[in-house]
Amino acid sequence: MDRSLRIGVIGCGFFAQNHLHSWSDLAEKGAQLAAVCDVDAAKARAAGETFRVPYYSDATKMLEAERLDVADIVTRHDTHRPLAEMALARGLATIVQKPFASTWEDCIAIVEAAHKANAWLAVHENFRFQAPMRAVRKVIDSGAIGTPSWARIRFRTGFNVYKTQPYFYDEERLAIADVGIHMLDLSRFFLGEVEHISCETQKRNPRIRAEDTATMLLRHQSGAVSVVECTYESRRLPDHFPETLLVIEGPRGAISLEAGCSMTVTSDGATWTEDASSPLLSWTAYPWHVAQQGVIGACGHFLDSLQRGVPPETSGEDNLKTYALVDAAYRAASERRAVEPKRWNPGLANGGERP
Ligand code: NAD
Ligand code: 89Y
Repeated sequence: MDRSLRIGVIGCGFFAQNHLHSWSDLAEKGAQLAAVCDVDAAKARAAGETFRVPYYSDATKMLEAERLDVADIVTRHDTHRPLAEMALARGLATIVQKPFASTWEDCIAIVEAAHKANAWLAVHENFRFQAPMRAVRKVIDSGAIGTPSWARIRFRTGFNVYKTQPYFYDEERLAIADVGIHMLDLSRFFLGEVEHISCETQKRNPRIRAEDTATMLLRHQSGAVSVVECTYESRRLPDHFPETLLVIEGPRGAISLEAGCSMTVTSDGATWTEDASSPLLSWTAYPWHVAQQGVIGACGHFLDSLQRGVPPETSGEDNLKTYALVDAAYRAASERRAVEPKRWNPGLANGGERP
């Protein structure tokens, strides 16, 4: 049986380079990078020539000309909905980078478009696919610490993210929507769904439009509590960008993930330390390596899910729960109170949004 899938990448900017390399590396497993597209013709051409595939400056033309199985959308959030709807209307399996879309309503529209077309849909939420996060999850699944009851998950850096992502200066929502979203997804991944969330935001860099720091407090449905932090203004050296550090405690022990992907586990009074890092790939480089490895981890998972005909772990519906936490965090900060995340209920006319 031919398990190969023809993939078209839409958006060939900064982060798409990691997708292009990942799909190329996954060729032996059946990923066939078939074509690329960017409205910036120079970027489309550069990617097409580097990866030796046809290139386009119009996504519609690419979808018309190429017999694609998968559309991988790596543009910024404001274009996710129209591009995803276009791909889904053609029945293509569709992958959308985080954040899923610009608004909750746009995210729901994409999920509904996938339902209507009976098409497979994933959100490229990659942090949970990073090697250290899989290692932490494996320890939790082993029962070594018991059911997690408390966690602190943090992404604190002063690395100049504005250099590679200059659009950060003008975003209306920055720290939570951009990187807090990964932290919130990890809190769900490790501790389960959330009952309510409180949040304090800060704008510590006066040159940007939105918040660059958020401190969030989550009560999970299990009764667990997590403190979730993100900032682009931590001036502490050494700077461990882009590593997520965490502590998770349970009744039998604890897991601590420290700089350098060093994981210490305590279980029933015994403690040991493991190296949870992964080797550099030909196209990955420090300090980005941990994040880049998460991309190939996510792409590999999407490929495998598609080949097996099953939904991905980070399906559109699953990611609505992460996106709802982002929205709830902003609302909690502006209303100075704990907020319950919206829940999507397709049976209700407004998608189940709570007033
Ligand atoms: P970017 O601006 O560098 O690249 C986006 C590209 O999309 C640009 O080249 C632009 O010309 C192109 N584009 C815009 N509209 C298009 C259209 N209609 N058709 C085709 N191409 C179009 O942005 P980026 O930093 O690469 O970010 C892209 C996405 O990746 C964002 O959603 C961002 O949040 C996400 N991202 C994710 C991670 C992660 O770890 N998951 C890290 C960085 C960025
Ligand atoms: O945009 C951010 C993300 O999603 O992961 C890392 C990043 O590129 C900068 O913090």
